[in-house]
Amino acid sequence: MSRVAIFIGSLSDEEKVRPCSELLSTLGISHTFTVTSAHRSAERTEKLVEELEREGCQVFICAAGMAAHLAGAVAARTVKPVIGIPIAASALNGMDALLSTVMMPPGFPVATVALDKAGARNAAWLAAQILALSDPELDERLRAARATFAAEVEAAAAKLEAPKA
Ligand code: RP5
Repeated sequence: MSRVAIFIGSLSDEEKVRPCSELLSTLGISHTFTVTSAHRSAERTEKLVEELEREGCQVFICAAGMAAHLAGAVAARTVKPVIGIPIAASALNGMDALLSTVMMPPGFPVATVALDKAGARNAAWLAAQILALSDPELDERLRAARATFAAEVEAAAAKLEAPKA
């Protein structure tokens, strides 16, 4: 059973979204990672949402570029949280996808994260935080990860401040 679904609009998005899948795996979160398009495969998208939701999927992550409607199309078909990752895939450098993803009409929210790989990582963190609301063990793992971030900053500061030979 996949707790999270990651949809990308094209295989050309794969490299930028792969960190999302990797991070979910690191956090021990079962997920589906597949290609489906709001425009090129509208029926497949609809069917996937129905099937995955029936099987217990709790969060949908959608990444698409250009006139990015994938997250919105999924949000129209589920009341599970939908996270959108805008992908820079055109001459507009992602501004097109950012606005298409974030500017949803009231009632159909898409929690839009940053563009490309940074957004892909935060989509995984956000999905994990949503799941952790009802999963105390995952909540603990997220707290541990935060402690690691803080320790890394301390280590970096110590390195920078250390007297040079
Ligand atoms: C979007 O169009 C995809 O998500 C991709 O970012 C962009 C270009 O797709 P390809 O022409 O590379 O398949 O639907």
